[in-house]
Amino acid sequence: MKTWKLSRRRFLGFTAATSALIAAGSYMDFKTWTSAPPESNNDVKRIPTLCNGCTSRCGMIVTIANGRVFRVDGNPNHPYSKGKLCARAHGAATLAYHPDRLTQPMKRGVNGTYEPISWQQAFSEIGHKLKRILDKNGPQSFVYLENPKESGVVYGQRFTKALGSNNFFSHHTTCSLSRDSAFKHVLGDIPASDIANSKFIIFIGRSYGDGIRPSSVQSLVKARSKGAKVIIIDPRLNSTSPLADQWIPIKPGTDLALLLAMANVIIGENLHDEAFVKEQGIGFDEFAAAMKEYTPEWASRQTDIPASVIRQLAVDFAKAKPKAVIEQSWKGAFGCNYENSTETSRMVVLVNSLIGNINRIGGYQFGVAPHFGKMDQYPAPKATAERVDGAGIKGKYLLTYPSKGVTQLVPDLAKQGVVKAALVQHYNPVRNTPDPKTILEGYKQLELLVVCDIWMSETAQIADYVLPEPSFLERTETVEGVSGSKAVVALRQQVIDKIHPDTKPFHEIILGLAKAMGLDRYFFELDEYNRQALAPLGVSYEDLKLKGAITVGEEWKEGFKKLKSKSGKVEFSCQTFADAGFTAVPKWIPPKVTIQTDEFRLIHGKQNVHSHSSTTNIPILKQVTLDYELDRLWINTARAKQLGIQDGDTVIVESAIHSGKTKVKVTEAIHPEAVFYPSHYGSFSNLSQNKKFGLSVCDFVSHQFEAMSGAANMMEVAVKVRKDGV
Ligand SMILES: Nc1nc2c(c(=O)[nH]1)N[C@H]1C(S)=C(S)[C@@H](COP(=O)(O)OP(=O)(O)OC[C@H]3O[C@@H](n4cnc5c(=O)[nH]c(N)nc54)[C@H](O)[C@@H]3O)O[C@H]1N2
Ligand SMILES: Nc1nc2c(c(=O)[nH]1)N[C@H]1C(S)=C(S)[C@@H](COP(=O)(O)OP(=O)(O)OC[C@H]3O[C@@H](n4cnc5c(=O)[nH]c(N)nc54)[C@H](O)[C@@H]3O)O[C@H]1N2
Ligand code: SF4
Ligand SMILES: [Mo]
Repeated sequence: MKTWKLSRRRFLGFTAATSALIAAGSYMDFKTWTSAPPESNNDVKRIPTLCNGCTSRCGMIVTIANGRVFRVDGNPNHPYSKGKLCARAHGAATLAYHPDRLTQPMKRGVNGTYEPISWQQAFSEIGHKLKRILDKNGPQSFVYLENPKESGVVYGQRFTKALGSNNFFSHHTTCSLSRDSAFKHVLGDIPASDIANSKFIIFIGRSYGDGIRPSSVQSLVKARSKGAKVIIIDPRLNSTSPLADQWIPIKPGTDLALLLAMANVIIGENLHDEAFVKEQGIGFDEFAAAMKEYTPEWASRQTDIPASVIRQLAVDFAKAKPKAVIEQSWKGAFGCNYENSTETSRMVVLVNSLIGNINRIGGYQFGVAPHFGKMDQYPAPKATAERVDGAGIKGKYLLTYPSKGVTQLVPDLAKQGVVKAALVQHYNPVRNTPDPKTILEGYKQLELLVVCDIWMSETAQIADYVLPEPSFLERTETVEGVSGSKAVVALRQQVIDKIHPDTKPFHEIILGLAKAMGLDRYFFELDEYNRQALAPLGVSYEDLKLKGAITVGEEWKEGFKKLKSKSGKVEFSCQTFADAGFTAVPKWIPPKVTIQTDEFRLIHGKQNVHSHSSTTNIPILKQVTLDYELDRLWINTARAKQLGIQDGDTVIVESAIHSGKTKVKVTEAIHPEAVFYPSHYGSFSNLSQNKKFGLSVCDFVSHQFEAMSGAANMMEVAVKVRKDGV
């Protein structure tokens, strides 16, 4: 397929709606969602907190008029917002007043309907049932699942350990588990890219214009203003395009071949940083020998990218060293989507390392993080039970990042009777994991499922107990560290009174459960934790409440330091991969599902006005989808023509396990083998705005486990598309 030089005019032709949303610095500003404007004599306050529109948790300043939220702005002190918020933040701020909110604890009765109960009853019954289950089946029968963020980590993980279990699970099997696992073993940790100072930036799948964070877009604008070259590698032209120079369409699932060939060219043409790979790497010679077979001509056959383009890309990237970077991404092409995602991630690290950009300006940076005070006066719970999913265990999922786990295995383990009880916090695995029928069947086998949410998500809908949190503007959480070129501490704090008095923040829920189970000796009040965590940093809790985010300690400095990998170096040859039954140096692994000529690969990705599965239930964000018809399936013009499909037609999309109807967007801006559908639709909850709205890619994908990391292979799926009614 031809590659595209990008100009702003061309881009506007494709995605005018999204371009408006990411035009540098000018985010959509919803000010109309409260009918109570502040009048001059009224009580107007501005209080900093952290946004909860997505896991970035940017600094947000909330203006409150007459006790109600009036508007929200970005906190200039916070490194992720830098004074700006994205569109989703304005939607998230309306959650406090949303009519679907849960107002008190709920218990499922025998006929499946829910009845409100008191907190005292909830704590006592859950505590009693948990104790009975653990006494009978052992501590490994309990699992804790979360979107791993501050209060959840501090209180939830401690509670899990206090029960004797090491079974923490996160949403990463459907997010970045492959990337995280590869980076951990090869490099020791996950760095950030110094985009603002880079001269040559490659985005593989990762889209700054869609999976948005205000500071990331600002960094890219800065880099561009200094003349950086920006390349998008994606089967479709994504919304980063106004800030990019070139789009290289790639056949989905083949980025590994591109990276292997880039290594082949860089080493073959002696463009690597020889001193770096020899001194700071191990196994370079073995790696270089293995790369010889992966010529650009070979990779061209896998990727559909001309060999000359691959060669040029490798040369231009290496010549910009060390101020060049392949962005580390999250989910995009290699977070959890293909059978080769972990191997692709390994090559992302190693191609970066070839040019010696580790801990360099304009390259990869291991930022500095604040070191919080510890709660040493409380006994630390120690759990000895082995993880049930085998994460980090030889002979099982040795490569898997242990604290993240192989989460989609939990329903299988429930069916086998290994897992009996689960606590789910701020996470919706039933909707956000492929093959929900299998997932549901498994979770329904649990003897006890407790879900903490703000409303009845798909997962809450099958819980035995649903415990309601107040929305993020109505609660204070544990202080958090933000790492980067400067270490920052930040605070989510309550900015308005609770709208529903009988809701409780997660840490209070854990304190209640711990007390009911006689485990309260391990726990502490939130304010005590926050003060003690901040003490060694010389930051007062009161000052942090006023500013929302404060910079502490030393700044990041350029220069290679011992890494956290086993060898302390970049592992060009990695023994842990060999110990796990794979090859010590990377090799080509094809995607698992082969796409036949009458099929497409169903790929997906974020849209900048929605977060995951639940923001379509926020009216002002759903309206953007409706206004711009964002819920369409992208299909390539030539393929659509062959199938007699025109722009705006309704089509039937069918995989081996599911079929659904949607409108299409016919466009040249997608590889002929792929169809693209946004990540955010297709809820099957009964929430008022969500019902029967769009499709969910998860419905089409079967229950799978990538061999290396255990990730969910979310793009290993073939579909057929036909015009409705034909
Ligand atoms: N608006 C918004 N932003 C978010 C979030 C959100 O929900 N909404 N969530 C946050 C989270 S948790 C995450 S993980 C990140 C995810 O953000 P990203 O890492 O950017 O990932 P995605 O949006 O899933 O996918 C990005 C791109 O990958 C492309 N792609 C698909 N298959 C391939 C392939 O085989 N090769 C290549 N090269 N590209 C491919 C898709 O076309 C899509 O454009 O976003 C974060 N930011
Ligand atoms: N269909 C689909 N599947 C996906 C994705 C997708 O976009 N669509 N994205 C993938 C990715 S990258 C990721 S990271 C995961 C994300 O998976 P999740 O972490 O499950 O993400 P969300 O859909 O945002 O669901 C979060 C849940 O937390 C609840 N919630 C919101 N605010 C609060 C709060 O203040 N307190 C509590 N206790 N609960 C709250 C929401 O109602 C929702 O039920 O999903 C992956 N799978
Ligand atoms: S990226 Fe947007 S939604 Fe996510 S925390 Fe930041 S402002 Fe909120
Ligand atoms: Mo994610």
